[in-house]
Amino acid sequence: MYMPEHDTILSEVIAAYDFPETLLGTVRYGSGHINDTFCLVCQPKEGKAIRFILQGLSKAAFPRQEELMENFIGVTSHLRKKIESAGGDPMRETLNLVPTRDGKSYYTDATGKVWRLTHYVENTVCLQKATPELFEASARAFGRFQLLLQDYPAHTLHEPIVNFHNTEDRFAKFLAAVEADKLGRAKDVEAEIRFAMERRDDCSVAVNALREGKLPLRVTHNDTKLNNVLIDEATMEGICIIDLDTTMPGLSIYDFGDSIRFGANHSAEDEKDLSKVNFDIELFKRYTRGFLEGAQGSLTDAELEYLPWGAKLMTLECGIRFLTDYLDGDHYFRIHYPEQNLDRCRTQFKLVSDMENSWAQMHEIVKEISGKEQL
Ligand code: ADP
Ligand code: GN1
Ligand code: MG
Repeated sequence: MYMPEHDTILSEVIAAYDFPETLLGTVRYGSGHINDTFCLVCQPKEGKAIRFILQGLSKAAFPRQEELMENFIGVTSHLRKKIESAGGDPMRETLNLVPTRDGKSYYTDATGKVWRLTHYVENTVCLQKATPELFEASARAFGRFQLLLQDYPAHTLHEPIVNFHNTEDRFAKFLAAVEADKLGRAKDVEAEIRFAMERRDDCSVAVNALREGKLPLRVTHNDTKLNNVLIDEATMEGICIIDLDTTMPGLSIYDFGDSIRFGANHSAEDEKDLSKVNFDIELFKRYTRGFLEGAQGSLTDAELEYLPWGAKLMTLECGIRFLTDYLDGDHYFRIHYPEQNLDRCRTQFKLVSDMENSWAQMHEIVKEISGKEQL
């Protein structure tokens, strides 16, 4: 199903590409909160139908769209070389852009919005929730992403969203939204506002460690939800990391942490019944094991020490972002019902509380899996 206003734009975008023979159909795809994603099916003269993924980048979330695409091209080119030299298949293990009719890497529509077309990676699954085995497999893929990009010159990447995981900045924006209280919603969410306020100092932990040079700046994905890795149906291994829009210089603990935030529980991000929202320490253990295996020793001792902070801070930050958007009038994250951002905020804050209660255990697990006694 598409929104009616997309039809003319979509036809304009589709006309910019040279598809193999008949375009059979276009359907809205995925469950992302930001971009517009479509799956296109084409029937060549001979053989099986071919699928493509067409994405229109949100101008509100990504005002610097050309810079974002420069990052995308730089990172996927680097990954392609690494995958080839490791004997892998770059058509399956990273994203591949389809050029427009006039040879460009992407199409800019009349409104200035950027669209890109990539080959669909067939025989893969994309999950919202996983078994422990598959969660560990996704962790290996994200750890490997970190490893493959460790020699990419981070300073050459743009920041498509400045201060994306700067938790101090996220907190400041939240305070401004409370202050402005545009829709008069603050009075109804006092408990949530208090929860965030009580954790103000936590918001400085990772940024301070970066400033002090304790944690190194790396190339990170920054949106490592389980549904941003494609799992090979045959091997059930995570093979292709997708959704590279927020790939930029960052901290490895952000990538670790965002996966834990989304995947180390058994509920939906917007579950209303908080008794169903519980941080699962066994899944934390599984993910830690997979991530460290995939990263193959490329993380420093300080990064290992801060992994639990990554989990807590990404969850707290996401809760704060959902709450900020709720107070602002739901302009950033796509919502499907009025209080969805508030529900999303509440699940994140419940998970933060759970992590605080499991804090010592989380550190023990990292020590045990990394084999480092002195973290
Ligand atoms: P969003 O920003 O909306 O999360 P994604 O880039 O994650 O956008 O794409 C949305 C969904 O489309 C993914 O969850 C996945 O199911 C599917 N998808 C995206 N790219 C591909 C691809 N190249 N091959 C197969 N599926 C894809
Ligand atoms: C957004 O686009 P999507 O759904 O993968 C958001 C992430 C949040 C996530 C919460 C660019 O990701 O930062 O963690 O929602 N992406 C952007 O589910 O803001
Ligand atoms: Mg996604």
